[in-house]
Amino acid sequence: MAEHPLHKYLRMEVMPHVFCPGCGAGIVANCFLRAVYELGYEDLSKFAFCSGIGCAAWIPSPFFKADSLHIMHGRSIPAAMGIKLMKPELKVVVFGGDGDIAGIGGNHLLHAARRNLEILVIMVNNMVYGMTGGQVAPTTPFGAYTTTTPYGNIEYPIKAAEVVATAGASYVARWTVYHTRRLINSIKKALNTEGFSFIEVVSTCFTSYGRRMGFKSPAEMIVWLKENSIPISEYKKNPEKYAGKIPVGEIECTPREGYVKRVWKMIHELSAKSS
Ligand SMILES: Cc1ncc(C[n+]2csc(CCOP(=O)(O)OP(=O)(O)O)c2C)c(N)n1
Ligand code: SF4
Ligand SMILES: [Mg+2]
Repeated sequence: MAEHPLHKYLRMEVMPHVFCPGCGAGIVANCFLRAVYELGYEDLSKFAFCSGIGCAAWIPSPFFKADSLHIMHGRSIPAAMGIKLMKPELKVVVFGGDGDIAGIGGNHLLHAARRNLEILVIMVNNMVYGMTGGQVAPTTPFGAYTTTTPYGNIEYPIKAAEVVATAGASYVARWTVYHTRRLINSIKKALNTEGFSFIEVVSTCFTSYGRRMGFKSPAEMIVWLKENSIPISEYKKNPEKYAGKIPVGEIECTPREGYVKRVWKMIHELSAKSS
């Protein structure tokens, strides 16, 4: 039997993977590798991956056949910044959950966007802290039932993609795990856009979230994502009418010189002056 075209990017020896059946993290991994494949990369040697702690953080490490750092919860972006500063030639990609990236790591996210740091962050937003059993997260929808909001969430969720765009990122988009083709195209574009790229992928966690919200299966959650998404252009025409819907699409696409380029430019200028 012919080998699957994406197997060459995976450490098959560590399979089976850890994700629950129907977990959106697998779909995100698949879309990322499909994007890499379509861009023509023979392997992942031109990439470095970074992730914190959480289910989504397992996507690159240990499953991608690549150099990766799997570090503390919330601190993947500063670690990625270190890699990018010392190895600017690499494409540095961070994978993480909504808790990891927008919760405990939210401050790093904000400032990486402000600096326009040349990395891609893919935030798998399953709307809860999945790995630890489904506690409320900054991304949990208003009214949702979680282990720590048994009477319904009384907070409003952060619009992470919009915040990152406002903070200064070059490329920002939001999709769901239903929008696989558009997500693949978006990852391809993000990988080739100069500056900080951020893709939020609204995802399914049946185990720690869906069951509590009354869904019968992961597939039912994906249908819900399909039916409750709306193109961002439509959403903007009447946000009140579409309150509670998921605006999907590109939010920002303005390639600009990034932080690491500016750092190295300064180093070269100063060393030329002093020599
Ligand atoms: C500093 C620190 N605080 C808390 C934890 C416990 N912890 C591990 S994973 C996690 C949340 C994971 O949620 P998310 O980042 O959304 O990823 P998911 O599992 O949902 O994909 C937490 C709070 C930890 N490991 N380290
Ligand atoms: S707990 Fe949720 S996020 Fe974690 S692997 Fe299972 S389905 Fe995926
Ligand atoms: Mg999560």
